[in-house]
Amino acid sequence: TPRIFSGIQPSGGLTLGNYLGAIQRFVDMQDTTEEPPLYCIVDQHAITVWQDPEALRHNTRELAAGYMAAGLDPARSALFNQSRVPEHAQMAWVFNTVARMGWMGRMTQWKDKAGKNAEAASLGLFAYPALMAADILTYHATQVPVGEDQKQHLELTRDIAAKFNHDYGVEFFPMIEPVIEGPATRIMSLRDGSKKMSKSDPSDQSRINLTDDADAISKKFRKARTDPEPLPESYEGLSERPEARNLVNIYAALSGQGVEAVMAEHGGAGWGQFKPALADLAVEKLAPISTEMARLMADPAEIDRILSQGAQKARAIATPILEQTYDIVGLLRD
Ligand code: AQP
Repeated sequence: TPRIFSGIQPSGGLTLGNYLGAIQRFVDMQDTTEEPPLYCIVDQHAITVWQDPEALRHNTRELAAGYMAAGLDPARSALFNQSRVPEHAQMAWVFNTVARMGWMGRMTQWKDKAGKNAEAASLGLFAYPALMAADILTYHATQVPVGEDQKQHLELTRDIAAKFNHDYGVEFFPMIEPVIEGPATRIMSLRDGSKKMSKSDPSDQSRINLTDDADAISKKFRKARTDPEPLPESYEGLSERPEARNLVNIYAALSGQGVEAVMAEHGGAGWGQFKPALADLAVEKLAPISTEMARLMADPAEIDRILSQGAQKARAIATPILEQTYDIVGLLRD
């Protein structure tokens, strides 16, 4: 039976990229499977790079509020933070023994984040994909909605599952399916069309935060880097224009229209017309979410209660799968 798992790191505030590439997709998918989906706040992934403890607590709760404000119903899913379900870390240790150093070293996220000084990066950052495989496989999840940047990690998850099954001669872990669809699988920075929009980009101008007010959203889109040409008549005409294409993709994802429909409506428009239209649309879609997030954040105890309940639901699935894994590997347990 299909089961959905996905997660987001509380490594900063949510961006429009996280919303369109991940959360909105989670909401769309929440009624597509019989099994309740698992939506996780991956706090143990976040600490692979330094996080201020107080900020981490705040960002974890704010991310929970973001999920719910965008329409995730904690009654129909398991919404929880990773560290509340110790099975993730326990399974990750087993996978650390399955995954090979060479596989990890080839991950582009590792290379990007470790940068030139890999010697100084944390061991956790290197092992990140093994924990991610554990997040997914500890539930025997099959469907994993993510943005384009996570594709390589999901392929590694398949490699880990296949090697485990092969080494122990079992058909235990399923082959997962990445779900990377729609116009928003890779939203780019507003300052640089070759970089993805990211929570941890030092420039706040590079991204739209879900907590930005109408004024900030309008200003950021107005100042977004573009070329001077007006929009072409068809989407194909954007193939060599990454910044312009990015803004069209954002418009399409926010409006729920296909990219060709956006071009039919706005083809030929100059930036003086298209940018304000985009800003208005973004404000219309995001303002209710940020208002609801602020309302939910006023009661952190309630958020903690929801996360704790979500973790109980998740553990009910994870515990027996971890126990079977231990049995397969030969680890004695009670
Ligand atoms: N720019 C993006 N466009 C589309 N999808 C995106 N995602 C992230 N950025 C974009 C998707 O959001 C989910 C959660 O991502 P994450 O928080 O686990 O880590 P990330 O991909 O590393 O995101 P950030 O925002 O760039 O965080 P930092 O700066 O901490 O690394 C994933 O499904 C991701 O694909």
